[in-house]
Amino acid sequence: MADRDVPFRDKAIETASREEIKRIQTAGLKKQVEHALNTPFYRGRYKNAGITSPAVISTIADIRKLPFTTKNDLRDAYPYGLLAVPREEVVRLHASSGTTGTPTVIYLTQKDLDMASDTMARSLTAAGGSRGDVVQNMMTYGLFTGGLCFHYGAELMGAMVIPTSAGNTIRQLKFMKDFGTTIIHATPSYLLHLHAAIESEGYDRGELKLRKAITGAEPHSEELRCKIQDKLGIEVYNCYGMSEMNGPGLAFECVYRAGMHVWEDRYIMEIVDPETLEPVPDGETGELVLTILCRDAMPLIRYRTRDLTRVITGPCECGRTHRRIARFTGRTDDMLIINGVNIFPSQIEEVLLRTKGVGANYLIVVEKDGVLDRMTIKVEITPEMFADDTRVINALRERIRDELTALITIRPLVEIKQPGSLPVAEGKAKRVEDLRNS
Ligand code: DLL
Repeated sequence: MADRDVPFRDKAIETASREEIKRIQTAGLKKQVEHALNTPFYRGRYKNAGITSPAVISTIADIRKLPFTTKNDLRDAYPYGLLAVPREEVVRLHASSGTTGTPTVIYLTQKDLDMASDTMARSLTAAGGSRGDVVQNMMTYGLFTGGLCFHYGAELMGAMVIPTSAGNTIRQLKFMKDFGTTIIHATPSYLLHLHAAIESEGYDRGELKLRKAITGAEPHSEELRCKIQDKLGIEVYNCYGMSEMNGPGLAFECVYRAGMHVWEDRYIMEIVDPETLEPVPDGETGELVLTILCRDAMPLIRYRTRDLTRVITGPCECGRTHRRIARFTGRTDDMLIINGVNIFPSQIEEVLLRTKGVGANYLIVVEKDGVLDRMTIKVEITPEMFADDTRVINALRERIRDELTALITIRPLVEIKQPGSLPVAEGKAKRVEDLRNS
């Protein structure tokens, strides 16, 4: 394996010495701290912490003097509290789920978008993509970064991009065959679904030019990767990102597929104990904390991702010096990822609590439906509502479904339950039953 061709987009920076990377990070961090002071949010936050200038940073270790930023901070700063440039300079907005109805929003200038695309192009190149590839993007276009942010990066790399977006599997297959798609981008669960459809629609694998899949946006195991690779006869690459950090591609697997390189000239990573918030030694699992160095419109410093991972120690055979992280083992909060869509139980609760006729207890059940995920919300209704006509109860069920769909973008099943029929927890209420791995 060691002598395989290793493709680079920017070899000098991707193989820079650790000293050089630290130097870039220290200079970048100082600049970001200074820039962050232009935002109402960080001005307030840093003032409280006694930080009035970037002079507080002289080495990269000084990052620990800075307070963390959380998803709740983004909600409190909604809509423009984290804007560090004049509004007119912002050319794009993306968003993902907040913990409640307020989404987590990021804004980007043209320069920020160019950087995001370059980072994505670098990642795709590291995975062996190149000019001439036909890349079919099966992730949702819209506020979700898996659509547009991936798309622009693939175009910048020089690929021909087919923006089929998510769903419509029959059409996905037709385009794959007719246009000779070589790389696809989809969630792991959708890749399995696609494979099942290739078989059920009677496609001959030899008719497809597919050679690689890029996958991410939701947790998946090494076993699942191997299964998809075997079934589809392709290489599958893990890709990590989040809207807050410019979307997919901030960490990516190279052709050795042995953990994801974090692009450390553009992001500072820390892995901390989620309880004490102190750094853990390399190789130990903790919460990933990220600082983005390549964004003007919206600085984010020491952002708690809530994702649990560890640094993979030792050099990678590809020669890149940017450290790798392992597959994620979970999150430190209760966010659920259902078919790639992030959902917080608190968002669901918010809808239920404001709906007249809904009772005291509810339960969110997540299970596998074939290869995809299925979510059912079991809702107790009030005794008065329960005594009512079935038409009224059916209308209530549909209203809850519509409201939830509007907020979380996927349409869950809703089961109406008799008052008192759901189990009552003795301690902390158990609102989620995730049966996907059982
Ligand atoms: O999921 C961005 C993305 C798009 C990544 C396409 C990869 C591919 P968000 O919707 O903001 O952004 O969700 C971010 O998804 O904090 C993780 O919990 C989870 N996640 C993303 N990639 C992976 C991965 C996009 N490869 C949240 N493995 C993150 C496990 C992942 N979890």
